[in-house]
Amino acid sequence: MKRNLWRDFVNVVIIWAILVPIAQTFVFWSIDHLWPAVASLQGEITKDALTFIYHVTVMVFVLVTVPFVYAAIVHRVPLDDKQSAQIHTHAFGPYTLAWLGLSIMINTVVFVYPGMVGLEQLWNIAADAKDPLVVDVTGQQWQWSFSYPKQGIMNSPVLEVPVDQPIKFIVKSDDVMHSFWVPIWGIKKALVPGETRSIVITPTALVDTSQNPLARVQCSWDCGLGHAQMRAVVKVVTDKDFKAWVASQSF
Ligand SMILES: [Cu+2]
Repeated sequence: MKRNLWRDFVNVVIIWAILVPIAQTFVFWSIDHLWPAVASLQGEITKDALTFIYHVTVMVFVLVTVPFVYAAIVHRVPLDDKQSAQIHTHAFGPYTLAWLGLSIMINTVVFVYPGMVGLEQLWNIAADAKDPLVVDVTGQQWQWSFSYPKQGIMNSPVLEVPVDQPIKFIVKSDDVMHSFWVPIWGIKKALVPGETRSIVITPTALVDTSQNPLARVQCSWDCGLGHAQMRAVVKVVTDKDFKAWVASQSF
């Protein structure tokens, strides 16, 4: 039986074009209602990146599922079909070409944005941060400690920082790999044994662990038995409260 694959191709494209706006409506809704809050400048950049990739992914998801479902319904073999199964070795050129072209295009676009553009934004914020508050973060199985060299605070179990200021976290591991992650800040940095690495984060909201569990330090690199419990309390406070806390910490 000779099938008109061009007609199928056009039908699939039309169904895709109808379903994509519906799917994107759900994407917008889910970002507004299901995604956790973000409370840092850098987290806004990673959120923009994820939002963009989410939109693209859903378009591809619809593109993959529509031909499957379409073929299963439209080209269903009749129940009384006596013919033995046939092997189709020829691809339909236009579909293959469209698929290849689209893949190259999507990869190129995502490489540039959010890839290069987003990284540049993060690097620029870090480079523009003149004289940031420095916090030394040490991870070890299975706890965190925070030191503020300029303020003379050593090994605090609590991470207290002022809002709306860039903070340079210098992260180190005493044993295995860990990852410094405050979920609500939307960005993280791996701790590699023997390496000193840093990340600049600018908190944008007054949050603390007792009100919002997403505002906590959580190890995000599987580091052994106590990994899930490797947490620390975070308090983002006003500049005034931060100075008061610093004063109360130094004896
Ligand atoms: Cu861990």
